[in-house]
Amino acid sequence: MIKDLLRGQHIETPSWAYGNSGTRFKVFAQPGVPRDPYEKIADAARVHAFTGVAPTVALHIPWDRVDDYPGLAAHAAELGVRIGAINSNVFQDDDYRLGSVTHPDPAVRRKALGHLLDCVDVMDQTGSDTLKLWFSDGTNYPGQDDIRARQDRLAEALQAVYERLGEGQRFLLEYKLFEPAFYTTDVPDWGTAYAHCLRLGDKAQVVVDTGHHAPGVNIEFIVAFLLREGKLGGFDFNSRFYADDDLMAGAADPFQLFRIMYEVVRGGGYGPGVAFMLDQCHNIEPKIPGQIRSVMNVQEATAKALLVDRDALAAAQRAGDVLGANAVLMDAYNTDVRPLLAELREETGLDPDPMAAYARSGYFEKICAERADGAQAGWGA
Ligand code: RM4
Ligand code: MN
Repeated sequence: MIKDLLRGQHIETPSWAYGNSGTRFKVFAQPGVPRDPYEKIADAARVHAFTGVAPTVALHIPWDRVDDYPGLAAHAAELGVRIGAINSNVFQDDDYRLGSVTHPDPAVRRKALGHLLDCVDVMDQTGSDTLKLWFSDGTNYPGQDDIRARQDRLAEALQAVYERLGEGQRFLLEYKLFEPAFYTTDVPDWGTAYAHCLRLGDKAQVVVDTGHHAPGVNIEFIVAFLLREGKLGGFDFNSRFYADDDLMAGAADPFQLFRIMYEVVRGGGYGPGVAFMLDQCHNIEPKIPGQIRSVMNVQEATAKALLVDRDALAAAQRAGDVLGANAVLMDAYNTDVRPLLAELREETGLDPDPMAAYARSGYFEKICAERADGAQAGWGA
């Protein structure tokens, strides 16, 4: 049964993970990097080909702007993948220096809202059912703007986007503690995101980016709470040591990823309603293997979460057996699930070792040769 559940897992990779990225100090270009969204999707399709559980790829607009979105979706389908969430980007235009949808100037707010609505058009044209909203809006200095008025402006924009959503479409509101704003952030935490989504209705849900919390925050509690309220729309998985590091999921703290996945499983979130997306950048490591590794890390955490003996755990909890309950959880976490996942891949006709299979495939050498000319895609920072 666990194998069936794992076979059906769906982890979405982000188009931007395949492009060049870096820190505010330096973007290191890598060989073979895609030059356009078509090539990014081709790389995402390789991740799916070797893992079997990454059938969709998220787009970021305007980084992935094309003239023909139905054509882009058809290109994805030809390669065996689909378009996943559409990510809006209202943080890279000079007009957004003081904010986007919360900007004090109504003209800038209108422009930002226009972009969000355009993203819904992209959803219509690509068959995507999810819009992901992240706002860099905030202030740097006390007194800079009216904190409360900015919430009103945010609510107004969210309402307009909500009303534009079609049948079967939803938006996920993402929160982030700080950065680029350092004093106030307009959607800094899950509570703010939750309150806005709650007012709007079922088509508005919260997305938890695992890198967007203060150190020490108990993310699995947030997950349990949001799931219980039907407001957990998905994850942006990545890992962090300090701030929003966007490192490979499960790299910094695999135990935390397991605890999160356990609450997902426990709360009935392991299914189509909750999107398991990666939001990462591979600044120094090769990108496609970085994604494969991350997908495998999420798979391993999920397998361990599914292995938890929930009856034994509930019995220990009822009996107030603190050590016993903790041991049930730790037993699952300490189980080596790699043989199980290797077996599962073999049963589905995949190579048991996706990393090695990718390395042997010659794809990297091929893209390095094919993509030697032209401008590489990057996050445009
Ligand atoms: C933000 C946030 C968004 C992502 C951008 C690139 O910090 O995590 O999800 O789209 O970065
Ligand atoms: Mn994110």
